[in-house]
Formats: sequence, C-alpha cells, structure tokens
Amino acid sequence: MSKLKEKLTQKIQEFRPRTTRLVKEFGKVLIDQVTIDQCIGGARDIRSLVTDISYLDPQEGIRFRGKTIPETFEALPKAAGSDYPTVEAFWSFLLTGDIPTQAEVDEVVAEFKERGKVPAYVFDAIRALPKDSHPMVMLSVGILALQKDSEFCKFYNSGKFNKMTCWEYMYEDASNLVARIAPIAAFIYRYKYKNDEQIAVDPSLDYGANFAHQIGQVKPYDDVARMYFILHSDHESGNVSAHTTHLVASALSDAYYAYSAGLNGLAGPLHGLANQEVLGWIMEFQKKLGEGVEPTKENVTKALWDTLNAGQVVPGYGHAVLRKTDPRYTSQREFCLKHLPNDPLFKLVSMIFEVAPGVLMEHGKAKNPWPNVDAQSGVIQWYYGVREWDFYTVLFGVGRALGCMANIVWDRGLGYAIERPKSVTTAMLEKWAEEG
Ligand code: FCX
Repeated sequence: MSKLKEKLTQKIQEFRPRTTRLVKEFGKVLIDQVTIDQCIGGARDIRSLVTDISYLDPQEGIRFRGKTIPETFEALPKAAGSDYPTVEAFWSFLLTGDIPTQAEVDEVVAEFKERGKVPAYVFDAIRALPKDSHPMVMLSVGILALQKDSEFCKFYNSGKFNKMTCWEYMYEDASNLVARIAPIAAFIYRYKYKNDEQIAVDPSLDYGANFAHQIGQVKPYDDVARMYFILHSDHESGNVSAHTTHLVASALSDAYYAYSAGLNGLAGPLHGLANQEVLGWIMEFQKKLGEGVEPTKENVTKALWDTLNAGQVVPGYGHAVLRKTDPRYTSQREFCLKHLPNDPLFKLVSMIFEVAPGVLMEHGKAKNPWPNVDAQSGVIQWYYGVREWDFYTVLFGVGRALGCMANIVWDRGLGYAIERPKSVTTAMLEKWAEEG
C-alpha cells in the first residue's frame, strides 16, 4: 500500500467517530431553516452538505483544508525550479489535510506515472465522436469510457461489498481518474486543434509539466498548468460540478459515472463554461469596436450595458456565495502582473474589472458585482498561445477533478447516505404562505 493510502486509512479511521457521534448524539440539532425563496431559488445558502476538503467564506473566498490560496501555495513543496507546488503535492494535501514531505510527493509523482496510462479504447471512444463536438463532450465521454475498469464497481459486484472498506476502491478509481484526466485532455487538445499530432508522455515530468509538454507548451506554461489546476480544484460542495459528482456517487455509482456527470454540469454557461464565454464576449466586443479602435472605459461600459440590456449575464462576474472579488481571480491577476503586465488582453480585462462592478451595481440585480475565477483565466491561456477558447472549460474540468475525487473518497470513507432531499408542490408552498 502506498504511503498516501496508508495515511488516508489512518485519517479516515480516526475521523469516523466524529461523524458517528454527531449523528447519534446531536442528530436533531437545528442548523438551518428553509424559506420559500430558497426552495424556488436554487437552494441558495441552505446548509445541507458536509465537506472538509474546502470551505468558501463569502467575504474571504476559498480555503483548501483550512488554508487560503496564498497559504496553500506557500506551504506545499514546489516542483523543481518552479514557483508553484506540484499537482501531486496538492492532491496529497486535499486528501489528507497534511502538507506532504518531498519524499511523499515523489512517491505520488511516481505512482501517477503508472496510473496515468490511458487505455486505447478511451481515445477510440473520443475519435468516434464528430470532430466538431464540444471538447467538454469529448472529456465527459473519455472519462465515462474508463468506467469499464472501475475497481469500485468490480468490488460492488464481487458479492463482498462492504460499506467500511469500499472507500479503498473509490480511492483507486479516484486516483486513476485524476492521473488520467490530464493526458486525456491533452489528447483532446491535439486531436481537435493540432491535426491529431499527439505528443507522448514524458516520464521525467510531474503532472503539470507533463500536461504542458503534451499540449505542446514550454516553460513557464508548466507553472500555468499547476496554478490553474490547483486554483480550479475545489470550491466547497454546493457548486454544480462538485454537487453533481457527490450526488451521483451517493447512489454508489463509481467515480467515472460520477465525474462524467459532474463535467456535464461544469459545461453550463453559468458555471465552468463562463471562462469560454468571457473570451467570446471580449472577441465580440473587439469585433464590434472595429479595427484600430482602442478599448476605453466608455466603450467597455457601453458594451456591458448592451449585454445587460439584451437580457444576458456578464460572464465572469457574480457568484452564488462570494460577495467580494474571487481570490482565484486575484491569484491569476498576480500571475499576469508578474508575467504579462503589458499584454493588451490583460489590460482590457483589467479595464473591465475597473468598470463592470459599477455597472452591475447600477443595474441592481447581481448580489455580487465582483469578478469570479472565470473573468481572468482565459487571458493567461491566450497569452501562451492556447487560443482555442472552447477548450478552457476542459482545463477547469481537469482541475476540478482533484476536488471532486477527494470529496467522494471521503464520502465513502465516512459512509454518507444516498442523497435524497424532499420536494413539495407549489400548492403546498401556497398553503404555507397563506398560513404565514
Ligand atoms: N450579469 C448580469 N446579471 C447577473 C450577473 C451577471 N454577471 N450575476 C447575477 N446576475 C443576475 C441574475 O441573473 C439574477 O437575475 P434574475 O433575478 O433576473 O434571475 C440576479 O442577478 C440575482 O442573481 P444572484 O443571486 O446575484 O446570482 P445567482 O446566485 O443566482 O447566480 C451566477 C450566480 C454565478 C450564476 C451569476 O452571478 C451569473 O450568471 N454570473 C455570470 C456567469 C458566470 O460568471 N458564472 C461563473 C461562476 C463561477 F465562478 C463558476 O462556477 O465558474
């Protein structure tokens, strides 16, 4: 057994009594109440999910295992010669909550090379799709194709299924899925946009550097990949991709079924697809401006109002939980200030940042007028030549796998029940409304 799995076994065993005690001794303690607008309005803010992988504070933003983004980057061992931690170090941290030693990271790096070997049938399944299918369809299909080798599913069908140990099989699938999703994404990129000229894995590289290599990028894109995957990994449990993954896995569907479903939710324009929408919005804006016309605060403001007046949302702005600028936005902005301060697209995105919150406040609908992660992420990709913006949500999907997989390993470890909230009818709501 790997050191990581050994540590996780110990962590899960130590944790279980906390969950058991809460249910047995304090099961009926009230932690929230539900109003009619929450019921109709997407269950916003209802406290009804549990996760210890990350927590999202509306003012402060995300903490991974109790650490802010800067603290996470600071604490984890870095990739050799790099400013950013390896994805493998972060995976170990998300799973266990402990900062791994370099030796522990090295073990995961080595393990991922074995786990990361993608079976040929995955590529066949992707190639069988029309080439103009959205890359998120290709990613979701690729992940789903892996299902036939699910260890969890085999264990379930073995006749020896056991609720206490099934997490170990979920862990195997989750680790394999994380290790394989980046090479699958790289395959999709080369297949769809680079004449199917594939680049073989470089076994000397870590996860982020290998992804950069496989899509045909050089330094410092390895750090872009590491930063990008870590920043997009987890945003507590209620967002569509994480919640869907958790929900599907709660039916004891395996990691592949669950994450393929999660990816389908991530592909929605109000969620992960917003990063592609941001670039699309900017390109449309520049096209309308016409060649040689410089973006100004005035014409950006007008374009934002045009979007709002057309009944559309401003992509990359607003959030269901956050009420301040997303620290994932800030983290990427800091990268831009360091590496591409004079890039015209970065300057334009910065100008939108200056103008859009005021416009959204005047518009008066969005509860949060500040930018989210998606407002900034495309700029960096564009700068390094990854300009096929319909691919950006795939990058989000690779990162999000880390959080979703860590979550469902713990879901099974702690024996969470199948998720099944109760629905009511509109007539019932009307009756309760009348009764006050
Ligand atoms: N532009 C215009 N209108 C917006 C808006 C925006 N960026 N954000 C919210 N609103 C509107 C909503 O559409 C809603 O209008 P309605 O009353 O007519 O239905 C009203 O403001 C209240 O919505 P609010 O409570 O502030 O926001 P929600 O929790 O319902 O929705 C999202 C949150 C993120 C979906 C919303 O802000 C939005 O659509 N943003 C643009 C898309 C986007 O960037 N999504 C990515 C989010 C995230 F970071 C991710 O998952 O990747």
